[in-house]
Amino acid sequence: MAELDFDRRTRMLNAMVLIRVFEERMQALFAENQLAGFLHLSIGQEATAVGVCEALETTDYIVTTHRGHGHIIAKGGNVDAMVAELFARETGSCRGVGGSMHLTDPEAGVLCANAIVGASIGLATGAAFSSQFTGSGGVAVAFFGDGAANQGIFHESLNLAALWSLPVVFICENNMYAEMSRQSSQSLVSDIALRSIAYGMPGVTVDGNDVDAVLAVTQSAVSRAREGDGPTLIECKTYRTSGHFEGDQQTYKPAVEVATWSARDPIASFVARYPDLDLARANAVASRRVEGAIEFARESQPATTADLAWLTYADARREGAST
Ligand SMILES: Cc1ncc(C[n+]2csc(CCOP(=O)(O)OP(=O)(O)O)c2C)c(N)n1
Ligand SMILES: [Mg+2]
Repeated sequence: MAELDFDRRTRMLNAMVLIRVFEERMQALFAENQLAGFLHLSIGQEATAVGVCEALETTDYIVTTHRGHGHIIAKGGNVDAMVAELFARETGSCRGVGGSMHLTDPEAGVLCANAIVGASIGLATGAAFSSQFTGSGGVAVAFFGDGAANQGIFHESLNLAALWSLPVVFICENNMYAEMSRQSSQSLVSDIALRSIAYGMPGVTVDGNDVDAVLAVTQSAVSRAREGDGPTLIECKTYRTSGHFEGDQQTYKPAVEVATWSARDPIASFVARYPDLDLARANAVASRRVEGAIEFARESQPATTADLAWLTYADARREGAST
């Protein structure tokens, strides 16, 4: 694995720290009952989000899940619009009516987040088909979990993507749990990447807490997709140190498992590997960014249900609109 230059490492550290600071701050605001809707945090999984998105161009697409804050921030999503959405303000990315599980940012190549487990796999495959059909050159990435890999749409999408050589990269974040159920209670195959053989595409399992390793395997998969050689299944083994949702007491997690993975924290590991990185500065910059976004959200108007019809149905008209 080639060593990354200082600027790139700094950018990757800043992105991981921004995700961590964003989520810890939203966690606190949620506990104070200041946010609307539900929160699924990805604390501990930041290296996967950043390693994957560092291999992408702005014009490439991602489709994410109910646990998508990290992916969107890593892809360059607008943090003001994200926080405003969580506060249910009309400046939010879905005008405040979508919430955490429906964030979107087309300018940054974020097609959508999605609460239907497995849906991101089909949507990204469709985006890759569109890219191939129009010749746009874009690559689509589907983020999904170990639980989603047991949904039927996983099979259908991977089969078709391989058959049609679609420019898509399937990123399975194997964080060992689907809600409160261990992965081993759902499948006898512990390495999900092995399933790639059944579809005729390459599959690779990587340490999802090692941002360098995630970047390297994603770069190969993205090049392959861009050159017209088809999809890759990448399984990132990782761990969410937060609960499935906020309020989850996490009694199903053995203490030794939590301790083992906490010792493998992706940010601390990265800084330990490259001591020239400035973690304090990254934290200060991220805090300023997130506090600025919170201020922006608080100063914005609350979302209104008056817009629901035209935001939902293509043939609905906005009140007062001329067309
Ligand atoms: C089709 C569908 N079935 C069930 C649910 C309820 N549900 C929400 S998250 C989740 C677990 C998903 O696990 P995984 O795919 O491993 O993702 P993770 O939460 O670990 O990131 C389930 C079952 C859902 N949202 N959609
Ligand atoms: Mg999971």
